[in-house]
Amino acid sequence: MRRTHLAVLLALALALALALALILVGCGGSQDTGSETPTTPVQQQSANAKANESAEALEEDHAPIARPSTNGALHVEGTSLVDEHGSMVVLRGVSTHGLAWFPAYVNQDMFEQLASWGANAVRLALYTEEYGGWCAGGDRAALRQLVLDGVRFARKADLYVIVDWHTLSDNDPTTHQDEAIAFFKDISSELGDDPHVIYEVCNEPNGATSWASVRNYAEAVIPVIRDNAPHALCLVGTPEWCQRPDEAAADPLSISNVMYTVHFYAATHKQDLRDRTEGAVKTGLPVFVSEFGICDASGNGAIDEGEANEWMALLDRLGISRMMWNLSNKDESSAMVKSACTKTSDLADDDLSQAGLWLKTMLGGEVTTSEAPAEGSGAEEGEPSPSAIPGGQFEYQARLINSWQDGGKTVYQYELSLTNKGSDVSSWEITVPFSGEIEVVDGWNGTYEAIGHSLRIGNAEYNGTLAAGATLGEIGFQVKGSQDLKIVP
Ligand code: IDC
Repeated sequence: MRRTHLAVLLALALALALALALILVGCGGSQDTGSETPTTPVQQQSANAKANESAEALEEDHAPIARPSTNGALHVEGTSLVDEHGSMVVLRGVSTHGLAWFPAYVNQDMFEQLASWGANAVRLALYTEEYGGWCAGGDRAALRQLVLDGVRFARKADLYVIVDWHTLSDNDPTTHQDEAIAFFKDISSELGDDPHVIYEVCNEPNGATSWASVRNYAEAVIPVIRDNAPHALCLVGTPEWCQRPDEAAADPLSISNVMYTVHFYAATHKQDLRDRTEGAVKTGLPVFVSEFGICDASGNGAIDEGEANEWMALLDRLGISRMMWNLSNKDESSAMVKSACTKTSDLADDDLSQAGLWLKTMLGGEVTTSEAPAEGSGAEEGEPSPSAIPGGQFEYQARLINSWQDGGKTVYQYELSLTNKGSDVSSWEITVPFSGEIEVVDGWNGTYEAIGHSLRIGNAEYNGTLAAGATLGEIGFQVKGSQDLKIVP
């Protein structure tokens, strides 16, 4: 009897101790998280990202950058550039200066560095009529080799590459049509259907050149390229130094896989050309900005970052690719390298001109320079923003890519990518919490609504379908708020 009693008492004591222990563990657990929400993998990731602000962490936080090795050959669908999987692609990068004048920048290390900043394309500018150009007594063997080397360096750096027949003072591309045909025939037969090569059949038709003349020229040159490279994307210039996409839109080529170029220099070409560009896209013209500057049209003069930012916002909204002029240290404000710097690779931020620093930031690279940041570029640009999983299924990475002052407030431009952690969906919605009141200025590839401190982002008509595990990039928006506005975890 006694033994049984003792056993019962012992069992009761044990059960009590166990219950107490369980309660304590339970309390401890909820004290750890501070709430009833369990720690999610992305909260953990966010904590890690904060602890590790290395270049690698930055790279991870950037929306996926389309590259030849992952995105393959590009083609045109509607007004968009898409990859071999059917996803929209935007190319960002820089154009060389004239290959004959600044050949040293065409090297493997330089191209790798551009890729590390976030560039996914380079343009090789082969002048035709200017001094040392292909049709002006230039050293053709050396120029040809430079083009082929540039293509090879780009391939190794995982960059798309544009072979640009840089007509300019020859006004009408038909001036050197025979040379153009011979050149493209040779280069395309050398390169074949290489998916990372893009052909720009003429730079800037100008003077009295009509669209009809450019159109005839393109109809003669593109088929020669396509004989060797049937899938190659081709770019065609538009009249008035590539400012008349409207003329091309009124009578586009009947050849497929063609994009039409718009060129702007931000301190010269402003809202009028933006409106014309948007108008042409709205009427169905696929546009590619194969050259732009953030200074004036001479390639020199004052830089206008405000207008440059307006341009980037438009290009982001329309998903238009863009290549900045130019990769050189020429003593002009469009050159990305300071004229005092003679290095042609491994450029430090202090080696970059104002245009160079702006470019690096636009590409998503982190700028650390001993000089004060250029006007209009917020000190925190390039820093990763915290991530979160609202609703649990969609993990997002948001990155501040630009900011500027506007009427006593600050406009912040973000780029966001979204990963579906759950099963396939046909629509999605996330809520991004900010530290203060926000107002939506602009947004693309999604629908946007500001509710107090939060931004609700939903899918656009065309990107609601997201397979399990898939990541969607190129979601971009601008919000206006206080000077220290941030995304909060
Ligand atoms: C400019 C260069 C300059 C060079 C000149 C040659 O910046 O150093 O001396 O060409 O004519 C363009 C042209 C591009 C121009 C650039 C700036 O495509 O070749 O480069 N620009 O003027 N179109 C609009 C501006």
